[in-house]
Amino acid sequence: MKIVDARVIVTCPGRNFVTLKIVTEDGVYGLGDATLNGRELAVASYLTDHVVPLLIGRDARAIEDTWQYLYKGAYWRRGPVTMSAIAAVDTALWDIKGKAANLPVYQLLGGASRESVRVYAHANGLDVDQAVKAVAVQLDLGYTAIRVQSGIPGLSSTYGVARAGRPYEPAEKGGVTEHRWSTEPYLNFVPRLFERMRSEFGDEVDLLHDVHHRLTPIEAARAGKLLEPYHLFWMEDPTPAEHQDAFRLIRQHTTTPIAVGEVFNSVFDCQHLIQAQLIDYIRATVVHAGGISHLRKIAALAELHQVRTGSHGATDLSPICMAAALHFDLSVHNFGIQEHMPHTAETDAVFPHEYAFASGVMHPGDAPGLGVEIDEALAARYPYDPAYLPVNRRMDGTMHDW
Ligand code: CS2
Ligand code: MG
Repeated sequence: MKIVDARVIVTCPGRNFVTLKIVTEDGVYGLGDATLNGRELAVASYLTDHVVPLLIGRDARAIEDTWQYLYKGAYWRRGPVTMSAIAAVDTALWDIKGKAANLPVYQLLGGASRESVRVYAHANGLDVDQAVKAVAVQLDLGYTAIRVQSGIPGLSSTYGVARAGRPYEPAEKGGVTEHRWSTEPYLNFVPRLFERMRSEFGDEVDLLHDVHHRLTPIEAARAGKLLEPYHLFWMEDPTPAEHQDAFRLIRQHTTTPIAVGEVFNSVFDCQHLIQAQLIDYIRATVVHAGGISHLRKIAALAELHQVRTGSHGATDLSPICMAAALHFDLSVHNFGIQEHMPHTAETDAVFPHEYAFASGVMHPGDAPGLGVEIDEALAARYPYDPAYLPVNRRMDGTMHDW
């Protein structure tokens, strides 16, 4: 089953997406998400200029060998650009294999380990009252797990709060927005936010919170302790994870579960975190962590150490990634939860798909392959539109994590 064509499709139905389409001599084609928010064209070029020429003539059935060929063969390893490109190839080849076998990809991954995939929603507001209203909306839609973010008194901007009346989209056109940050107002505020959430919604709903890499380890330990009375499902990205052993200090002080990994791109980014049980959920994704094949290896290591999956699922990951994630989630034994930020209708029109949401859970569907398409004619009507993630500085102007 030789690969005879492969091409990169860049489209911007409201936000930029990069898609790889691989076509075999039999006419069977597969799709892979290669979107890296704010650096999309780097991956598009890595694929078009360096990977696609190597794919032509290869056997589309040889998924593992192709992964190793692209990983080892580049000599220069890891990193979000390389691993997103490899992920797109890997995902497209799984799509092809499913179509050729006339089976949904989850059946090729060992079949379903559960009936459906539990997902969590985003709720945010400029202040606590708005955040309360936003949580109520998500509960009414049927979600039973909700990530809560709010504006912070005294700070003009913060992570995770949508601009009035628009779906949350962090990448902004027209240049790089600068946010300002101060930790003390945040640490004073965040327990009050969840105290209010528990008083409004009780103990049943699972509440999550994304710290978004902004604290030092001891500050993260303090945040975890402050949040213990509100028994969060998880506290996400409490501190930057380059120094994996930094999480030991957090672990020593709090039982609040920790989720990390949406910025990881290989098992080596989280090997120590998992083996030392410094985290409870690994957030690595199909699109940024080397595809379905590598994410399975990360999950297998996590399973040995009772760490569960909780893959990233923001709107800057395309519906192709969401479809692939749901096939992975349905099958993997140590599944925890899947993030679900619904894409806009504009995006869904470009990427028609089988997956569906109902009553707090999703299912990838049983179409052969991933069950997602790309309308190339429609995609062509949305040219790339550069957009950048914000940067974050402390009040004195020092660069900080966004
Ligand atoms: C966030 C993301 O969904 C999350 O947990 O961390 O929205 C993240 O900020 C974006 O994906 C960055 O592009
Ligand atoms: Mg996050």
